[in-house]
Amino acid sequence: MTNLAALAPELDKQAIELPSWAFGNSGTRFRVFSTPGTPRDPFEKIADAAQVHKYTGLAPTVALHIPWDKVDDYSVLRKHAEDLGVALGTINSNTFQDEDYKLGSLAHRDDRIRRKAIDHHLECIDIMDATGSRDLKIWLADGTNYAGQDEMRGRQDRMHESLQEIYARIGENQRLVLEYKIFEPAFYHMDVPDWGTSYAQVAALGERATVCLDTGHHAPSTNIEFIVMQLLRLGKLGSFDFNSRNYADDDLIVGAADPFQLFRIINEVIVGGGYGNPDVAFMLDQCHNIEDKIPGQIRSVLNVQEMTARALLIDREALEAAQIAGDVLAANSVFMDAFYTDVRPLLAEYRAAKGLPEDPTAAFLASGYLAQIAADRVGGTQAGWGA
Ligand code: PSV
Ligand code: MN
Repeated sequence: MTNLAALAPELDKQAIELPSWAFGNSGTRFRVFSTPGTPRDPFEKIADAAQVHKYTGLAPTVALHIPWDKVDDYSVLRKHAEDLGVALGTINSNTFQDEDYKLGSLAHRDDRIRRKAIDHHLECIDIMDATGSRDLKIWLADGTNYAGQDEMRGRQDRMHESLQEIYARIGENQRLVLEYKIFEPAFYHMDVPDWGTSYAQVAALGERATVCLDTGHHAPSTNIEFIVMQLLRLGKLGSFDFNSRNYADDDLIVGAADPFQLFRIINEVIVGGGYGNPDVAFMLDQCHNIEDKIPGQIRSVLNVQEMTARALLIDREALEAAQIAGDVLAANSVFMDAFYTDVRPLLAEYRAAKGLPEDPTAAFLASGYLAQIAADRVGGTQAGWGA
């Protein structure tokens, strides 16, 4: 697949969901820097997200985070999004920013706190009904900091029971997606630390429960594309949270640290039938601590598109022939040839043919939108990772 005519229909299948929180201020525990024009509410976050879609054609949906993105009337927010050419996507729950959750949420020993956490998820599903969202994404901060602090088996059992109650409320056309993370905020053990645990938990729930793979949530050197292959093989890869990491859960622009890893991951998605498959959602989970947020999101979706185009260019026949022949170096060469192909001119041509700017970043920067929001959004409180 080397020419645009062959590649275009495949590229057309790509849709990447943006996180509403990427448009708010974020930072580290040392400092959160603000930018002029940062959204003050979910409406402004969606307006910014719509800019990314306008210039790239790649990001038709926006994920919300509850309670950060709570509004009085979700039909108004939904209409606002639709008027701007995007739709509301995944609903992310949040059981990690309330005093009650210090020792956990869905796995907590205390019935009252578990009840509160379950009820929060039921409320999220009510919101999904109003927004038309398909996926409830659950990431749990539950875990312990010290050996002996709590009994790990009991926590696993309670988490299962809590998830069962939430899953029972998930609609026919909705899904529960359980994300895992190796560490943080808990430093001794997390209750959902890895794909195996997430898989075991969702498999025990039923068909409409799947795993979310966040690319920043593994130990260094983990072969993430192997996990992609395995989850696809098991029919349980529900979604990706794409981002890039150098050290821990850095949440940097996807593809920034290791574009080759992103290429390998997308290759496995293609090989495993996950590309262009509505069962596998491509999402970003990123924060822009020092760079401008909208151009940061534009760069992110373009990085995913570039690595997808390269992965689509792999000469599958030549690769298989080399594999069958046991020709290790020839197989690797076929793989690397595609990775080393500069697809940027091809993608510029692709965009032009679709009536999109050849250079989305330049077109966005020239539009004056950043100056406009800086001038318009005066007063109020800028949204942050937590508001
Ligand atoms: C926390 O680590 C986290 O980054 C998870 O990846 C979630 O997906 C995200 O926050 C939003 O809750
Ligand atoms: Mn995530």
